[in-house]
Amino acid sequence: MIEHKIAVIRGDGVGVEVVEQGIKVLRAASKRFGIALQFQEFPWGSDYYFAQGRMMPEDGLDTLAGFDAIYLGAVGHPDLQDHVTLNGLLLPIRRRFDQYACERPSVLYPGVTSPLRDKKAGDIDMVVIRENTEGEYANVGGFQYLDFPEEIGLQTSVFTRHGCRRVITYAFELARKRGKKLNVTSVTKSNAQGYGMVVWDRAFEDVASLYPDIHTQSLLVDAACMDFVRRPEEFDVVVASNLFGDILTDIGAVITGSMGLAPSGNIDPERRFPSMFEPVHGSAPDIVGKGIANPVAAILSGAMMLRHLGEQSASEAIHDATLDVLSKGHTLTPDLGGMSSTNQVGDEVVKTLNDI
Ligand code: GGG
Repeated sequence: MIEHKIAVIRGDGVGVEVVEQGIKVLRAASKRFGIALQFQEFPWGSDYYFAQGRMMPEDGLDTLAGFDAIYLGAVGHPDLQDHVTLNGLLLPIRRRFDQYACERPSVLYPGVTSPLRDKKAGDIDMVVIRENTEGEYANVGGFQYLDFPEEIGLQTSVFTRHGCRRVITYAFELARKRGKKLNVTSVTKSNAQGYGMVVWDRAFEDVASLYPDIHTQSLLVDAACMDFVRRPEEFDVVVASNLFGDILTDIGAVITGSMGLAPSGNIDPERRFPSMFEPVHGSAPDIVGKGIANPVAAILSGAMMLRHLGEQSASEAIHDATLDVLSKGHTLTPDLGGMSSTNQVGDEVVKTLNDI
């Protein structure tokens, strides 16, 4: 039996609470399917920062390199600036392990109500592939005249032809693998961002020419935001820059019912390094400690992790059990109109998984 070594970083806020449920479900799946999962917890995040002055130890990335996957909760604390928390933990992991394809499905599941009128289960079924290591998140820039009235902040986006091609190729391959609408949409703002995003557009045209079986369209991000709301059923695979992918997937989450339902995988497609799986939502300080955070996004992220690790049956079982709980509608957190706790939803998924 292969043992999968998983580094767990619960992080901040509700990340701690939802990962608890995710691990509970993963443990149940490991028992049910006879797979060996070894979890090692790392108490990194904002509390670690308050104690140590950094979000993770200096050799944190070297430590993570020895794992098969990373399972993360959320990052962000009201008493710390978000650029400190993100640049101290989440973004260095994505870059160091070249997790260049961030896969974020948006699916309207049975039993879940979309805020969009007339949309029913299955009408929305798309995956956004967010470029995850460069673009607007490249962390190139600096301050000058810090704290003076003349203060300057420079932020440079980085679009390399190689970086664009590889993530766009991932999107086309995924469209083929899904075999659904065979459609890839590219999202940029290359009318205004006339250098980097033009490199992206050219890469998209190049790669598209290698996939004559796939339909394509290119949208400016403002039009894409509009179309996610007015015609989401037409999207299949969407590929977007780091920042635009982040924004679009929040829209994708809310039109499919809740931020609490959206999972993600930060993938190194070449499998040289551990990939990282996390809910799309953040640390949600407004509901921390209330026991009402929706654990479904974290649980489905765990299912994505098992799929990536080659444990297809266990992954599908977690996915199916979770969807079953959603569709029955008895055990839902308040964001979905229910009255159940985070813990009760986790327990119900475990119970359903064991009954499958
Ligand atoms: N679970 C992921 C998380 O904590 N997200 C907070 C956030 O702001 N992330 C920024 C990003 O994904 O780029």
